[in-house]
Amino acid sequence: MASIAHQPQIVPQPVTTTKPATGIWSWLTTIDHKRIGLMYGISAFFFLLLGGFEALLIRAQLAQPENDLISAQRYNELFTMHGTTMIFLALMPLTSGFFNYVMPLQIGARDVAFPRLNAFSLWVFIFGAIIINISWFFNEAPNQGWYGYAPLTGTAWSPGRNVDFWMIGIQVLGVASMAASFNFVVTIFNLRAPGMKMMRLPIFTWSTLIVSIMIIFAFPAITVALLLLSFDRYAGTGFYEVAAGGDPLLWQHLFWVFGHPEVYILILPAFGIISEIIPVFSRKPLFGYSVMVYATIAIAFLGFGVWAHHMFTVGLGPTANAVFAGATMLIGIPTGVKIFNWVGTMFRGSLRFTTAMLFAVGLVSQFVIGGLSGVMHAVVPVDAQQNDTYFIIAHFHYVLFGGTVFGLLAGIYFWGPKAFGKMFDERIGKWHFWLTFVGFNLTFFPMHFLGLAGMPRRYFTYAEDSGWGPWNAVVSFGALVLGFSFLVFLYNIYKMVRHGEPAGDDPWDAATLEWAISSPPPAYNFAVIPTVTHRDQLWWDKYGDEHGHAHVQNDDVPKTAEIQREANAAHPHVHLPNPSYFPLLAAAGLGTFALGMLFMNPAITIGLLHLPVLVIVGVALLIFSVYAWAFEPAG
Ligand code: HEM
Ligand SMILES: [Cu+2]
Repeated sequence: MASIAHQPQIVPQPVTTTKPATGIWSWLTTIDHKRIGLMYGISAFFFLLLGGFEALLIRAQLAQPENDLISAQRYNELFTMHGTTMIFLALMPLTSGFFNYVMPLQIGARDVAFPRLNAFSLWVFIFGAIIINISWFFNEAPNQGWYGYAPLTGTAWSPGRNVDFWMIGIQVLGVASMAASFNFVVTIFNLRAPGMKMMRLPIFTWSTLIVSIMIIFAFPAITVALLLLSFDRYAGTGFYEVAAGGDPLLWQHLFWVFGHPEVYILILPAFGIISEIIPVFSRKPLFGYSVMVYATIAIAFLGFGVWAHHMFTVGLGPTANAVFAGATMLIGIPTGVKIFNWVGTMFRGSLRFTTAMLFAVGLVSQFVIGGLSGVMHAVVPVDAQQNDTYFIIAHFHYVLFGGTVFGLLAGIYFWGPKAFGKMFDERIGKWHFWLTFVGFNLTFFPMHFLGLAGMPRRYFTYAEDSGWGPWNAVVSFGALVLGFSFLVFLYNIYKMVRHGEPAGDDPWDAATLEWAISSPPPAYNFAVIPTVTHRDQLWWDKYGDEHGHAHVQNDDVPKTAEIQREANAAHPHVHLPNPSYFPLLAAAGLGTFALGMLFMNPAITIGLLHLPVLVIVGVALLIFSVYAWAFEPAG
């Protein structure tokens, strides 16, 4: 046997990584931010469709008065799951998909700071989503509304596991969001390419940074709220029980300290996406870039000081109401600045209405409607009329669908060609947009009238003589059109993937670094880490100014795209960290532990201690995989 001296040294072989690995195992063990981004996006899109289907069932029940298509109990489950799914399983992870895929490319990095932690956050999200949705199979879907007010969530009023599936599922999702947010913040501060100063960061990357910081500050509030609820439900404490000296309003304060920043966590990424798209299709840099950055920071900051506007009708008193009313109106200012700057960017621009641009401009127009009704809610006596009516439902769908979903769809049409290397069919894209635009307004605008006419939210039916029948029929028809628009979109995705025209590196003649590399990008992103000298670097490279106007060719400056192309042609040896399955295993451990809190038997009982087997297995798997992960050679 050869002696130790002759043991061949195991030297990590530089990886020739042009062609990413294939096969399901390569996806289960990937730590590549692009693949993780795609998996976030695809799974979240599935939940967007599921949430949309739940909404269609709601609208089928409400299409006519005194309908008995769906029982009251099932209806409670549908709107709770619809709201929870749309917010936590669709819009947030879709945003994470964009953060993951686009941000590292925009800052000129090869990946995020902690690739395995990134994979862990994805799998924890998947397990959280499974835990919430398997409740349907046990006929115990959450039924307490997406913000789960106490004391309804206590065991006295909700003795079944409906609330537990929601409570534990959201806790698990919180772990995924926190892990991802720390990763993005560290990445943006530490992995920027040389010369990528903070005020040269693309605005979408700024949104990623600010939203990640908001998540880090907001999620602990709901984590604590849910923890106290778990004690009330499992250990019989009374944090939210008046009889036990607790206070149900404690839940409302804790929930909305998280909940209102949450709505900005949902909308700011969409604002970031359209702030990338509008300049490219106006051929002008973003109007007031720095002011846009400061406005985003102002919204994020003020967003933590308005939570009690959700509680104007619980009796906090005139002083508190006045303060929160004022703070809420204040937030309208930085939001207005953004709308002004988007219009300023388009003003005298040479506009090109691609599908991405249509959805971006669609967002601006629809969000203004949602914003205006938001300012109306800030007036306490007006809110007393509108709270818990369909006016509120109209308001937040204009901001969350007209805002966030329009923005995310714009982002898919804009960066889809980069990720898949193929172009969408623009003609079908325009059909998709107009069906969405018409369907959306048919669905949600009449809800303002229904709300002002007194129709309450969360009621599974209404009386014939209420007079709400005709508008509800229009709303439900609109929801059908909206549903159909998603089918058109699905067809366009299929057509792009199967028959799309090759996209090339820079199909939109854009300004930021992700367009300097191939579509899809190589596993290592940049063959050479780019050097940044200007904001909108590629416009500077191509046109010698940052205005994207094709008037002069700047030949003496090495162009980022060319440098990448030449380096790629030389088949660079770029060292990348190894794939790993420990993040997946660790997430499975956490998921199994969480399931153990729902399925308490079989269990091992030691004295008073009742230890569910799933809890033991989950904790053991979690500890083992985190240990192995810590000592696994990164590559
Ligand atoms: C796809 C089209 C959609 C339709 C037709 C729709 C329809 C509805 C309706 C009718 C309700 C009120 C149920 C009631 O109170 O009786 C509702 C509630 C809700 N929707 Fe949507 N929605 C859609 C998309 C979205 C999106 C994209 C979001 C994004 C976050 C969302 C979030 C919510 C929330 C949070 C609630 C409140 C649930 C609760 O009361 O607990 N919806 N939706
Ligand atoms: Cu709010």
